[in-house]
Amino acid sequence: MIKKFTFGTPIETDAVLIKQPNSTIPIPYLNQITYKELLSNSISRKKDNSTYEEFFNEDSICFTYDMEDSTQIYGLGEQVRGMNKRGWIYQSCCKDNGDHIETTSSLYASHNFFLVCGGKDLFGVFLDFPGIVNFDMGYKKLDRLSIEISNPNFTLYIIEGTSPRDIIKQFRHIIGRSYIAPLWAYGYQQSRYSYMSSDEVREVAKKHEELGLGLDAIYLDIDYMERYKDFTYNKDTFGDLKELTDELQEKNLHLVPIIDAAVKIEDGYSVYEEGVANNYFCKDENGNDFVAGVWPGKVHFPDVLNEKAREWFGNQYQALTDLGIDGFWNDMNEPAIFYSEENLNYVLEKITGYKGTNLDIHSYFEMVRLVVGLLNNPDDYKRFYHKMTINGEDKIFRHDLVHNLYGYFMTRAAKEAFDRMYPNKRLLLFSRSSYVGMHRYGGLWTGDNYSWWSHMKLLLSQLPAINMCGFIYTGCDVGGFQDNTTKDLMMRWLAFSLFVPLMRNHSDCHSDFQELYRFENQEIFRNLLKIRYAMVPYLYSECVKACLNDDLVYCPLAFEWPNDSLACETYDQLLVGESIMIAPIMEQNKTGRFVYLPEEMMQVSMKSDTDYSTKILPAGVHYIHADLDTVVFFIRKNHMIVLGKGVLNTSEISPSDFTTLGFSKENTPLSYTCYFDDGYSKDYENPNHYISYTF
Ligand code: MIG
Repeated sequence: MIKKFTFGTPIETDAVLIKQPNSTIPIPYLNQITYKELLSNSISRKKDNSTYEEFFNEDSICFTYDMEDSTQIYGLGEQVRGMNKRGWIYQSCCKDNGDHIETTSSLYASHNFFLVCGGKDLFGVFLDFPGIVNFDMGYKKLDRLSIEISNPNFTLYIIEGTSPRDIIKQFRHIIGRSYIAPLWAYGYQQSRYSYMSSDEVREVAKKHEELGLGLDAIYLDIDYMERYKDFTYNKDTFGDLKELTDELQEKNLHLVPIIDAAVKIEDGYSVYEEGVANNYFCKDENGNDFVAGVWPGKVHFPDVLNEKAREWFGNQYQALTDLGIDGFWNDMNEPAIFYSEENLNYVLEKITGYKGTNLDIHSYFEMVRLVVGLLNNPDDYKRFYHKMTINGEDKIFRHDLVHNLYGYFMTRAAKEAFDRMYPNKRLLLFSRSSYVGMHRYGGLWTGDNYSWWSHMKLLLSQLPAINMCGFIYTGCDVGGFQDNTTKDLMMRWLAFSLFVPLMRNHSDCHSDFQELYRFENQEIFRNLLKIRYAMVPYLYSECVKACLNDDLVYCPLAFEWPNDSLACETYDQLLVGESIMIAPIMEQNKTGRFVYLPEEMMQVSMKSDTDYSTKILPAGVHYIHADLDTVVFFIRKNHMIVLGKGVLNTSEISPSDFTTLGFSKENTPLSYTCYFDDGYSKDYENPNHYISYTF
C-alpha cells in the first residue's frame, strides 16, 4: 500500500515511473513540525559544517517519528556507518567526498528511501526531493527520527506492507526496472588511475594471460584524454586506440574509459564550441555560461537536466563507441567543483590582504579555511542555473534546488544515447553520483575508499541499502583506492568481492600499484579468481532476477529472521540471493571469525573451483576458520546453487559446464531456476533464458 503526499509544487525528478494518486488522509506515523520547532526541541550543537544549515530556513519542513528501543532503520543507499542507520545524521547532498568516515554525513549519492522495522511499526519512506535533506536517525535526540527538508516543495511516499521485503518490492516497482549490466561486467576487472598509454594497457592484459589470472575488462582513467577533454584521447599515448580495442576484443577483453562531468573551455574543442553555440551549458546569474574549475582548468557544466542538452551530451559518447568501446564510468558528477571563478577571485583577493600581516590563531585558520573551502563549496551550488522544460514551458532552477539530480541525469544522457545507438545491445555503465531513478540507467560504484579493512566492512553495510534503492550493479574499489594495500587485505577483499557484481581492482595515482600480478605467490590469486568465475552463473542469475522481480540480491538477516533477535543484530553477514549467506573475514591477522547461523546451514570452504569441502552446521554461533587461501560461504537449508567452471573470461562460461551444490535436509527435493542468456541482448522475458535445476 503506497500513500503519496504532495507538498507545494515539487520538481519532477522522474524517480517514480508509476504515478500514484494523492492521499487525502493524514500522514501516518510521522509528525509534521517546522525546522525552528525541531531545533528548539533539540540539544544545541556547535555548527556542524557537514550539515549545511544555511540551506534550511523558516520554510523548511520537518517530520519526526518516535523510535522504540527495538526500532531499526535500513536503507539510505550509499552512506557511511553500519547497516542499521540508527544513531547518526545523514544528509542527501551529493558530494565529492573521499572521507568515507564515521563522522561524514554525505557521500556521492542521495538515496532518500529508508525502512523502519523492528518495533510496533513497519513502513518505508521515500522522499522525492532533489535538494538538500537531513535524515536524523537519532542524532540530535537518541529516540527521535527526523526528516528535515530544506524546501517546502516535495513528494513524500509512505509505503506499508507485510514484510520489509514486500515494502521494498512495492517501492522498487514504482521506480522502474533496474539497469541490467552485460555478462562481461561480472568478470574480474582491472583499473588504475591511470594507465598512461596503450602499451601499459597491453601489459595488463598480457600479465593476466601469462599468469592465468582471469580478466574481462581494463579501465582508462582521465590521463587517456587529451588535456582532460571528454570524448577525446591523447594521440601521443593512445593514438592507436582503435587497434587497441580490436586487439583486446579478440581476447574478449573490454576497455572502459572514464567520462567526467565538466567540459573544458578550449577554442577548437568541438564539445565546448557546440555547447556554447547551443546554450547547452549551465548559466550563471547573468545568463553567461557558468565557469568553474575542475581537472582541465576552467570548465562549463553541460546542463544535462535539460532534455536537449542531455540528448546532445549523450551523443558525444559515440566518439568512443565508434572505436569499439562498450563500457563507461561517469565520474565527478556530483558535480565536483574545485572552485567557481567567482569564489576563486574573492578568495585570491582576501588572501592578498593577509600579506605582511601578523597571522595569529584566528587569521591564520581563517585563511586556511578560505583556501580549503574553495573545494565543493556549497555556496557555488547557488551560483548556477538549469533550464528544464516542464509541460512545454521552460523553467529555470537554481542548482542547489536540484543538486542531487546531476549525476543521475548525466548517466541518463549516456544510457538514452546507447539505447538509440544500440537498441539491442547492453553496454556497461556506472556512475559515481546518483539519485533514485538513475538505477534504471546504470549502476554505481562507491568512490574513493581507502585500503582499510574498515572499508571492506563499509561495503558490506552499503550493499543491501544500495539494492533497496534500486541499484543492483554495484561494487567498490577492490583492494582500496587511496593509500597502499597489503597482500592479505587484497586477498580477503577478493574473497568477499567475488560475491559482488562489480569486482574491479582500482587504485589511486598516489598509491602503490596493486594489480594482482604485483604480489608474490600467484597461486592464491589465481584460485580466488577461478572461484569468482565459477560463481558468476549464480551471481549473474541472482542479479538479473533481482532486476526483473524488483528484488534484493543482498538481504540483511533481520529481514529474513525478524523474530530472531541475534539475527536482527547481525550486521556483518549478508544473504546473497536466494541460497547463499556470506560472513567475510574483515579484520587483519585473523584466521577465522564468529558466524551466526539462524538455522542449520552447509558450510562450503573453497580453495579453488574444484577443490572444496562441505560440512553441515547446526544453528547457532560458530567460530569459522578460513586461511587467506580459502573462501567460505554458507548454503541455506533446502537451497541450492549452480556453479560454473573456473574459467579465465566470461566468454568461456557455458551452461553445459554448470554443476549444482545444495543442502537438502531429509532428502527434500531442491530446485533452482538459473537465468542465463547471451549476456548482451535485451530480450529478458524470453523463457529460454531460464534453466531449471533440481537436486
Ligand atoms: O577526484 O579520475 O572516484 O576513481 O580514479 C579524483 C581520477 C577523480 C575520482 C574517482 C576515481 C578516479 C579519479 N577521480
